[in-house]
Amino acid sequence: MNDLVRIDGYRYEDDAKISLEQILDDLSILMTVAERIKSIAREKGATLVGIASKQRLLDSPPSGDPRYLLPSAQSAISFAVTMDGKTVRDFISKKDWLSHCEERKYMARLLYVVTDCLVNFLRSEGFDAVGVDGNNAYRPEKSTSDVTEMTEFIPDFSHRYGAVAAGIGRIGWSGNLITRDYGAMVELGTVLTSAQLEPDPLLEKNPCDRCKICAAVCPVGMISKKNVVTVRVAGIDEEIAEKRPNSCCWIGCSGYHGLEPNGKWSNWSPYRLQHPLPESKKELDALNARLMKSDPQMRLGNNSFQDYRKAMFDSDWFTNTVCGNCRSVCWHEREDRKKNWRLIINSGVVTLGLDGEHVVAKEEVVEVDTPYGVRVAVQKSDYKGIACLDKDPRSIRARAAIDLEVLSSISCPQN
Ligand code: B12
Ligand code: SF4
Ligand code: SF4
Repeated sequence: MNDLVRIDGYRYEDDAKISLEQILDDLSILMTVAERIKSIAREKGATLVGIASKQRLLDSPPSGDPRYLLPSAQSAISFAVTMDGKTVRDFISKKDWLSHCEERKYMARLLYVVTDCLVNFLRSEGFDAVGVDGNNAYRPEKSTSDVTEMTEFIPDFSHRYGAVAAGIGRIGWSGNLITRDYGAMVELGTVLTSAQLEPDPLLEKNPCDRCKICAAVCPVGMISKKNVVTVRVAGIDEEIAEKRPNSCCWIGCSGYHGLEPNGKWSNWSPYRLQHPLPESKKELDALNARLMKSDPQMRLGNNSFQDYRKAMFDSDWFTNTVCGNCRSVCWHEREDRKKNWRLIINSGVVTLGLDGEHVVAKEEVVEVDTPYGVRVAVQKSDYKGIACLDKDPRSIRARAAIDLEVLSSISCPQN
């Protein structure tokens, strides 16, 4: 670097010990609060950042109202971090399960870092500011004592609605937030503030081209291929797929059922329910509640539903991701989406290995009853090996609590 820097005729001498950082700091007073917000968010790792006004959000469903979390809210700052394409393709093609699980945890942490920096900055400027939790924080539902009894999962604030109103993206057929350049390959964060900030332009053209590949890769048939519902956000009427009740995705995404109807491929879950799943919302919700209540992970006191942030920063916490297919396929280019679809339908069926690993079946698969309301898929030769399996949990490398308990509990075959 040169030994002096000139800015508007002002001479910063090297021996005055003024660093470039200090100069930029001085210049930052010339930036508006909105510009500084964007600069901080990008510097901390956000790829996209935009601003929505309170007014824009008031026509959305209730979870788009920022005043629920911050009564003085005037603006919502929405930001997105992007996912790595190779990691996602290795995940959907069943080459590598764990890297994507780690990636999601890393992204969640990154979103909290951006959130905290923005909240601190806004408060230091004298505004009210709160960060919206990344996930798993829901508004109370009548007659429920915890998440295992919930059915609607209405968030404190919907990151997706915030992102639409801030011009980050639009809602796609799948219900996921779709961006212009990265498709749905983003996770979202939001900070609500009392600062009255200039809103960014909305994204005029919805990047979703209705290819419906998202519907084709959902193992539990959550997303309709033809029925439409309309959701109004920021004056935009988003026409998106009618979805089955949230409990349907919960069953697929938590891994209580991973096999798609023709039995040719699954998501990363080795667990199975009777198929087809119940038609009525009441039965589906009741089934999901039973499964959640007996799920060993949900019974742990320190699960990610108690405190999502704590779980994401806990180095021992395993971010058990087995699905997300509707989002992972949805890349910007249609050719890429088609390729992703082919990777999924040719990816095979996942089983639980004897050591607790999730492995793609190379031979005949048997489904074995478990005490947790689900059957587990195991390769036939592995199942025969269960008789002589060392049931000492320390010898098992299972990552998810249910895998560990299932391996310790499934009965030996009668020869
Ligand atoms: C609850 C929740 C779930 C639930 C319910 C999903 C849902 N559709 O609401 C379950 C467990 C099923 C789920 C699944 C997934 N989730 Co999730 N989830 C959330 C959470 C906490 C809130 C979602 C939300 O805003 N729902 C409300 C709206 C958006 O739901 P909607 O179904 O799209 O719209 C319906 C309602 O608005 C209703 N409606 C319309 N008008 C009106 C009017 C009134 C008055 C009412 C009452 C209702 C209503 O009808 C619409 C259509 O059915 C957010 C975190 C957050 N705080 O935002 C993450 C979040 C949405 N999830 C996310 C992801 C990635 C997923 C999964 C891909 C799983 C995964 N691997 O992580 C799947 C995708 C499933 C899908 N296609 O939607 C990301 C989304 C990223 C993106 N690009 O969009 C988020 C934002 C987390 C994050 N921090 O990034 N999720
Ligand atoms: S996969 Fe296709 S139809 Fe589904 S949300 Fe993405 S672009 Fe839209
Ligand atoms: S996350 Fe999986 S189960 Fe849920 S809607 Fe998407 S594809 Fe279906």
